[in-house]
Amino acid sequence: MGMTLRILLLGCILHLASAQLRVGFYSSSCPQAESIVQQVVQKKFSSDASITAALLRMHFHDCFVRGCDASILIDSTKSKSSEKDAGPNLTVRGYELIDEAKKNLEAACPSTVSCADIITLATRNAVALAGGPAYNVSTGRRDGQVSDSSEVNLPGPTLSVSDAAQFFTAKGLTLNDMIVLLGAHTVGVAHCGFFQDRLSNFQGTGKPDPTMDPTLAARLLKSCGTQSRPLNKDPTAFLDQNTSFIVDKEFYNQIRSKKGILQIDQQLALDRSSAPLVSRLAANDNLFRQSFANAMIKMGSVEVLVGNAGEIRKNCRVFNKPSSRAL
Ligand code: HEM
Ligand SMILES: *[C@@H]1O[C@H](CO)[C@@H](O)[C@H](O)[C@H]1NC(C)=O
Ligand SMILES: *[C@@H]1O[C@H](CO)[C@@H](O)[C@H](O)[C@H]1NC(C)=O
Ligand SMILES: CC(=O)N[C@H]1CO[C@H](CO)[C@@H](O)[C@@H]1O
Repeated sequence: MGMTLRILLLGCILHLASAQLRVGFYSSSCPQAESIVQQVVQKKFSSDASITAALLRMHFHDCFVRGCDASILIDSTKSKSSEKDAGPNLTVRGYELIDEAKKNLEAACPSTVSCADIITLATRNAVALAGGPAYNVSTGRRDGQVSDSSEVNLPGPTLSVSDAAQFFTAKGLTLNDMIVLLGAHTVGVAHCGFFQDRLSNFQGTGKPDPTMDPTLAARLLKSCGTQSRPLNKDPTAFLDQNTSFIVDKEFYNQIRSKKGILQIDQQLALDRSSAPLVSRLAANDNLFRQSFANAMIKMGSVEVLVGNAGEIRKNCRVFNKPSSRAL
């Protein structure tokens, strides 16, 4: 086959495939799909509201490595270290909730609903339960057949706004999308190890980071101390010190008051490229809700597998077939 023809064909396939991600994808193949996920999330949320943060972060990490294809859910094997075991994934939580939703979905509609869609739907539901916007998400994602810890390359909390933005533009998202998506730090926690450098000896100055409220820095220093600990023994701090379990625009007010926990969060309020949108989001609840929903929908469409690509896993933690088959 000629190269041009092959590219043309590939283009057609990709085009057809993208037409298949749509709201209500399971409405005839598994009409209960969205309500089954909703029930599992609701039950979990009623005993543990931190599930919203866990799912938001899981969704982000999944979508930024190989697209939203549930590659983050794969368990490592003796011979192969999967995404889950890569450094940035160490503290991702929520895997059991996805397992429960999958189990219930397999009972109702075997081999029909992808793990990638479960993450997307569950995150959407958890955001709404935590007071955030309710929005419709497209479904029809397929599950990937590759998960490799060495492919995990996620932005770190000490990057500048422009360096962090490059990770987003590489995925077809904009700087503004990043500013809005970082609003997810309106819920959840960070371990001291991710911001300890700001508390007492910032960049070797012997002083806290001057961009952090001194009272906050002193308080965090008390709970974190100066020693470093393994992640499972490291204390945490709420990313939004005011409304820590609510998906609202309060995060933006916090960073405007020098109360960002992560350096990147604080920089959002200070950098000339991001400060104007931060102050608009801080001031306008409708703008935040609409923008956050749109940005989540956009993030959930990054490099998705659709049509006949990938597979519908039966168990979200393992590929249906040996991954050597893929590629
Ligand atoms: C420049 C981009 C980003 C950076 C550098 C970043 C960094 C971090 C770090 C260091 C933590 C703390 C992890 C821990 O201590 O366990 C964290 C937590 C979190 N991140 Fe991000 N993040 C980014 C973007 C995002 C995006 C786009 C989302 C979702 C849309 C998100 C959602 C969350 C949530 C909800 C938590 C709290 C997790 C929990 O409580 O379990 N982050 N992030
Ligand atoms: C979601 O879609 C349903 C049916 O298509 C519609 O009735 C509802 O208003 C939509 N909700 C939102 C928040 O857009
Ligand atoms: C906390 O958030 C609420 C609701 O957004 C706001 O009214 C209040 O002023 C905030 N308080 C502080 C101390 O930031
Ligand atoms: C939740 C999860 O699977 N975490 C794993 C991350 O990686 C470490 C080792 O690198 C595992 O011990 C954790 O279980």
